[in-house]
Amino acid sequence: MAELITLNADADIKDVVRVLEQDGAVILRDVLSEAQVRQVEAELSPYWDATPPGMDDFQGTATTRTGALLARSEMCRQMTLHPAFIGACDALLLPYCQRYQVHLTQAIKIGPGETNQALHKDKWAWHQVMHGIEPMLSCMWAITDFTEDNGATRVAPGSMDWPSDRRAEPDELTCAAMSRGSMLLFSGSVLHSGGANNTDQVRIGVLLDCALGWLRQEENQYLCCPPEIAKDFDPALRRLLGYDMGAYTIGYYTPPLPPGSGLEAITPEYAVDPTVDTQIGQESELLEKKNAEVEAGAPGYGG
Ligand SMILES: O=C(O)CCC(=O)C(=O)O
Ligand SMILES: [Fe+2]
Repeated sequence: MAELITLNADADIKDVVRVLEQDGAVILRDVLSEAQVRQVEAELSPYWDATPPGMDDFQGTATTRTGALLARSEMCRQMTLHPAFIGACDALLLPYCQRYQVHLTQAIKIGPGETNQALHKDKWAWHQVMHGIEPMLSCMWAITDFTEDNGATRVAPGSMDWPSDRRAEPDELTCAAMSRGSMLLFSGSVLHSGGANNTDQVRIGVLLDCALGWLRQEENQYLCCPPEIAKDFDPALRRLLGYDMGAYTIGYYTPPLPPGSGLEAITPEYAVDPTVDTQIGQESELLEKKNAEVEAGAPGYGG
């Protein structure tokens, strides 16, 4: 029978990454305090209570999905920078990019009567071309307890390299049963889905995902958190949500100013902090990474 490994909240990041690489998913137990979970509920419940259910079976017709969580919740802003999530993103994503970025923020409330979501890999959002590469990492935070009965995320541990038409046998599937305040880290390549809710209570999770800095974000962070909102965030968070270069030349902009401003091809960080007007090419770290990649070459491909 398939099983997910649960580690303590203060587990060594090396152990977290080792389990993630082996199973594609790992639970960290009781990461948030009760007060922190209540803060998430207080900040977001007005929004999720007012969110209509999904329109199709994949979204879930008894399920609500509420976004723009970084604009709406201080606690979600802090959760996005949690060291276990950042440490796991560094280990899993930096082999494939110079920088990674926020990809999706979504509170998922699975209501009574919801059926199993179809098993899928989240990386399929970018078509079926992401073979041999890990494009994203997700973190599902349990805001209620997650149980087999109330719709805990279903996972097929170790399914990262399965071909896309390979189905999971019943004994290859398990679910992320975890207490309120715990987190499930899972890779964009692992087969998983929301579960059926056979109880009379809702199951609430907050999903915070990061993806490679050269990919299109699933939830457009520039529109959810425009500069007038993002400018007040922790600098590390606003860089992570996209106000930063994604690679040596990826993501620059030219402010639409009159002639003579002197600002051309600068980092998007300028939009939230005008003291940073770095032009592309000035950030030597990104140029060094790019040169190292060119030097090493892409395995198996020419050009
Ligand atoms: O709600 C869940 O547990 C997972 C949902 C999911 O995997 C998705 O919507 O992509
Ligand atoms: Fe998913």
